[in-house]
Amino acid sequence: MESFPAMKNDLLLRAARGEKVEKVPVWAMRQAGRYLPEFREVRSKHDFFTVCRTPELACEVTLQPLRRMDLDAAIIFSDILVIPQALGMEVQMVPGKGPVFPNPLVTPDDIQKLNATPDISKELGYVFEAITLTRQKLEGKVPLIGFSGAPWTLMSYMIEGSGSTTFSKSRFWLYRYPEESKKLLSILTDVIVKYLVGQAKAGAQLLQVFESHGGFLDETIFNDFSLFYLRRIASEVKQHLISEDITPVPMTVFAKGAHYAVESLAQTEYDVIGLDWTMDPEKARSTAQKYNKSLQGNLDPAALYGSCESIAQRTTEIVRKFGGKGHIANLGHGMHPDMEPEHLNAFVEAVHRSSEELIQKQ
Ligand code: 1CP
Repeated sequence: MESFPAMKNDLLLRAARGEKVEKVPVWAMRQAGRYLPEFREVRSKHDFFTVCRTPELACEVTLQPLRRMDLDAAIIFSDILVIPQALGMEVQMVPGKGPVFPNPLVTPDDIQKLNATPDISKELGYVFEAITLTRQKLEGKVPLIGFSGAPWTLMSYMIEGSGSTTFSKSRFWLYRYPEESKKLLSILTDVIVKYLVGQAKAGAQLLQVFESHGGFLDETIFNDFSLFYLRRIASEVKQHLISEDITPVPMTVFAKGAHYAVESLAQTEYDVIGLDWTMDPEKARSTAQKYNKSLQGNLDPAALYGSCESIAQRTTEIVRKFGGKGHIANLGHGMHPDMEPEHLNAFVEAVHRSSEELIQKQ
């Protein structure tokens, strides 16, 4: 493995492990993106997947939000849909619509068409290169987060062919073709494990798994078609790293909408459980404490549409509810393109200010 500059700010890593911090670390999902004029400037010259596939461009847009705000983490610029691409599916990023698959999976026979065992360093090596370059360019300023989509969320895009309000086509598969669905989820899990191990080896210091469509499943279906694979990912990534004499990096799972799953996720090998904005921090905290887990979240992203004063007030309240220890402050989901950078900055500053006060009093 490469050697990287010494860390100047490791608040994120300490909070992920539940260790003592002087203030709560903060970052934002989708902190690189269209709400930043400098990102739109890059995107006016290069299409979305060209940015992902060009390490210098991916590194540049990863660093952009850190030049404006006192964030405690960078997240590598990429997308969860690079995995379906690595399996041989075409994905287009359509302006105003988001990701579109011209040829989605229609029946289980279509699974045969996938390249189920891709050479990860060949197909996704550009992500690893972007991570290594960004770690160098960060100069130890803050830790770098790597990520992947979770199997069910990726499967649902591969079948729907785009985002959806009902996910009826992919949920049809779960009830009508349960065995074939599990085969697909298992193919995805194997690829995700290799991909995340590769990211850690390339220099990612924390790995987040996005189960963005978790909340479309009821608890029983979630347990069989999501949790089972999420659990395998954390455990296998850590085992692989240990077997290569690499200290496992902390891992975060974000299962949006899966209220019922906080306790079962706390029983897995993830270190941090991400909460969306509809989940109750105090309830989650009492569950997480039983299993020595940290929490991430959970200001309603829409709160950033309010005034800077109201953002500071809501943030202070949330920081108090999480209690300062084992907390990584974040939004309950990603930034929207029409948000003002100054309002995200108000959130970042309020997390630091209010958590420092809270921790000093403890
Ligand atoms: O034209 C553009 O610039 C497109 C906007 C955009 C951006 C900035 C997309 C398309 N993806 C991204 C980057 C991205 N995606 C990052 C890295 C940047 C960062 O966080 O700072 C990450 C972590 C993702 C992850 C991602 N992509 C998720 C999981 C998180 C979540 O939002 O739940 C999902 C579901 C996607 C799919 C996707 N990619 C892009 C869009 C608009 C979407 C969502 C589409 C939908 O509505 O279903």
